Amino acid sequence: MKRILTIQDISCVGKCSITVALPIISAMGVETVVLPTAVLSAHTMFPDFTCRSLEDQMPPITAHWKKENITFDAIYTGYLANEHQIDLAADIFSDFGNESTRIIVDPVMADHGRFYAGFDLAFAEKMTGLCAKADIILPNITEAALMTGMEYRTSYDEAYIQELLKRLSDFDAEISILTGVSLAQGSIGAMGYNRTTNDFYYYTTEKLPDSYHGTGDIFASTLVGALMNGLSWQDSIPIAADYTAECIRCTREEEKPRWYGVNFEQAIPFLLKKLGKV
Ligand code: PXL
Repeated sequence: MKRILTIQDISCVGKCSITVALPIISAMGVETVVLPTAVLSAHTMFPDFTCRSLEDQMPPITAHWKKENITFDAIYTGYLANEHQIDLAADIFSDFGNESTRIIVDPVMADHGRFYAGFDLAFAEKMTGLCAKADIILPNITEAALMTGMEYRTSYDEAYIQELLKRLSDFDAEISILTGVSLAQGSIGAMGYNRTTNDFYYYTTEKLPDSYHGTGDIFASTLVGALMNGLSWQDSIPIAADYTAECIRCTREEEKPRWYGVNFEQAIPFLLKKLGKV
């Protein structure tokens, strides 16, 4: 059985980061070791959230794993609470990575044209250094614009998206995947770019009118799970995109506000069918 490590926060309420990565990747048949970067009462879209950074615990925890000879088939980073945690994640890549370890970096810091609470351009700049150490990076358009210095646009064409991907690939990751790309009304998806072969790959699914918090983490977690099931990055994108859309479909009847996240739990049977597991 494959084993991955995910490095991101625990937001106790408001399904995102570890509270979606652990159940989704585990359900896909992959052992999911977690390294919590911070504990928050709820994610940062909630007013008055509490946050305790756990960075003092990260080195002793990983030192213990090293002593126990724990190894990982992939390391997947999400929300890192500050610049120091980016350095700690980079250290973990060097300590636990080898030629066969897939490194996936989701540079979580912004969406809809704005930084999340607590992040700024210095953090974005520092994150480009972590992206350089990854095999696959998964920014949304806002994060890509902030990291590359390109203008953030809500209305764009294919040339803009491809330029963003090419600039992202200058950070050095083999594969850059831009999420939340919509080139036609009614559809949304992800476009990936392989810097070695110069190939683009675009997959779309139905664009539902509602947008929910945490869907980027669901997409990234599912992509990691699919890769660990032996799928190529191109074959992993449709699974991640279709599952994310299905999670939104399962949530639309609910009355709760969109920052509470999606009913990903109810869509797990759909995911396992897609993967051919049931
Ligand atoms: O879903 C991204 C995310 C993860 N973790 C925390 C967040 C956010 C986005 O707002 O606040 C704590």
